[in-house]
Amino acid sequence: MPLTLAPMIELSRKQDGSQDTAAFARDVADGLSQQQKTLPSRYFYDGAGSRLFQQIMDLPEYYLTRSEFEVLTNNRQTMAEHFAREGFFHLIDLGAGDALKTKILLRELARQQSVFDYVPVDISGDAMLELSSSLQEELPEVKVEAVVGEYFQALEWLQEHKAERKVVLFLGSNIGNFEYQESLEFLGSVRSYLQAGDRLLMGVDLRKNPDVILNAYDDAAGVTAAFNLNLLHRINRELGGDFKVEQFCHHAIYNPLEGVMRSFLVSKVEQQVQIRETGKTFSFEAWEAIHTENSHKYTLRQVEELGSACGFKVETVFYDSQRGFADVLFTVS
Ligand code: AVI
Repeated sequence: MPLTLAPMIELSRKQDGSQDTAAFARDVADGLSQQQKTLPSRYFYDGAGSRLFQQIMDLPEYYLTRSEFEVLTNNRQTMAEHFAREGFFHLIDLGAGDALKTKILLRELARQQSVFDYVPVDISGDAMLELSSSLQEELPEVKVEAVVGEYFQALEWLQEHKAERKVVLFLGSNIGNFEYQESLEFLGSVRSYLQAGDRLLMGVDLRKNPDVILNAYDDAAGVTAAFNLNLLHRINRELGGDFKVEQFCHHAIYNPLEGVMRSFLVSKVEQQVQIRETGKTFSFEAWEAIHTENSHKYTLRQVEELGSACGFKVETVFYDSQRGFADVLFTVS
């Protein structure tokens, strides 16, 4: 029997892909014109990139997903009780993807017969369709209203529902991919749409042995390398670039002073690359790098300070057994 799904809200408001392509071309041209070349990590996630990220989450070296799974599994009952304490709420899941981890909480909330609806937000319309239909099969009692859009566009949804009670999920250490200033602005905006009694559950990767962190972003099977290099394939596919991808390599370094994992694509030779949609040619010297991603690792004090700078106070910290990953439950202060 075909499933009838609630209509999804499209927040990107595009008629076709042309606006997206123009923005992508502009960001690529800007980044590659800098003296220190850079490309934004949010462009990792096309179809191929999202599939590679799924593989990363299964890698033995990539501990983050397993650690958070453990945190949510072991604390699901307490978390669900906190969420539902004041009655009906919207559960807004920023960057939901396949929501494998969130389903731990959804099952528990359904078991406790909590009164809520679920609002997964993700840039991928396909992912939101799949998630809506899988939830309709697995948890038909949960009302789902999927939103297709970027994090910042999800804020529009929050604004429209300002008066209603909300619990925002920001799992997976996604906050770590923001620059510090961006994370302040983003959490500050989320906070501005919340009211007393609302909550934020945020997943953060904590400081730990630098070798463990480095291996997670430079795995033996080369999946993270393929994920990083896919950005160049994507530019070739979508922007008419002529990157010779085999002439670039993935390089990852961790700075334990700053707690920042940085990823790069390094040109192995001197070369020029034309990208049709930018109308430009970019020159690379041999061993010149493009910075593609930061993944921040935090001390608990930093997380508390980040929250408090944005108007949140810590209610409870849920750790994994190794104390290497935490889901931090904030209330508005
Ligand atoms: C999505 N994000 C939290 C991942 C991370 O760990 O920074 C992206 C990633 N990059 C390389 N491996 C995984």
